[in-house]
Amino acid sequence: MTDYPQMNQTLYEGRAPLVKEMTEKALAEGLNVQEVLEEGLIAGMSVVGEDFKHNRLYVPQVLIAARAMKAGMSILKPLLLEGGASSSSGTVILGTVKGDLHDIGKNLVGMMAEGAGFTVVDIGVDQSAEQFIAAVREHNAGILGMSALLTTTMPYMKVVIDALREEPLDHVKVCVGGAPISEMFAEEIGADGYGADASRAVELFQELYPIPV
Ligand code: B1M
Repeated sequence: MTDYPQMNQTLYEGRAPLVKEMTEKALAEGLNVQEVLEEGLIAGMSVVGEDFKHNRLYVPQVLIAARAMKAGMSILKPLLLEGGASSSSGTVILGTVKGDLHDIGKNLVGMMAEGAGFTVVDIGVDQSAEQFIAAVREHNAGILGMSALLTTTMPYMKVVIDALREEPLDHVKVCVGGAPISEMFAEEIGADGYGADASRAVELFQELYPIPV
């Protein structure tokens, strides 16, 4: 039987093959995919975050834990994508802002948005305003989603929004998220919405998308 605290500990230790195996086992036992994600993977990563903050873990260990998290997510991905609409609900450009290399949360948002039927163009990490805008134009996207995990990179979201608003791209809705982001910050920088987690982000995309589906 799946033991979530043990799964969290295995992720913490960065044992990617074992985390993958435990994720498969949890699903084989019929556990809910969302529960496995939150209780098995995200909860483990939160402990990593706390210990990183208090210097009990260092960057190499966090990277190894992140790799284990991704191994588990690779098993959940097909299930998170299941049930996606056959026709696209719209195109979302997704990226992590300039100077920021964190991508786990962004990747989750992307998986869930695809599962909800959106076409997701993930432009990756460390993305400049020019790169976000070029992607919006190229893919004729209705939504631009930005992620930031650092207090030093979150102000760059406003740089992107300001640059976007200078273009004739006013119809594009901007959604922001990431651990240091809040509803208030999103409002201050002129974003159209804030997603506290990946599920909320997708609900927001559905609310914001200007084209009725
Ligand atoms: Co970094 N790191 N990190 N790190 N790291 C944090 C963010 C930190 C809070 C750790 C800590 O001190 N407790 C801290 C930031 C402190 C601050 O800014 N005040 C920090 C730091 C300091 C750093 C470095 C500067 C460390 C150093 O080098 N000295 C460095 C910076 C590198 C850079 O980006 N330039 C660094 C590096 C790294 C690693 C590379 C080792 C690794 C990233 C690996 C990767 O992403 N591929 C890493 C990790 C893993 C973390 C923690 C431990 C975990 C982040 C994570 O993946 N969480 C993190 C601590 C923490 O957040 N508690 C930390 C799991 C993920 C599912 O959650 O990303 O929050 P999250 O996403 C959520 C929501 O936020 C939301 O939905 C997701 C799912 O629910 N969401 C959105 C995210 N994006 C969204 C977009 C949306 C909507 C919702 O709309 C578009």
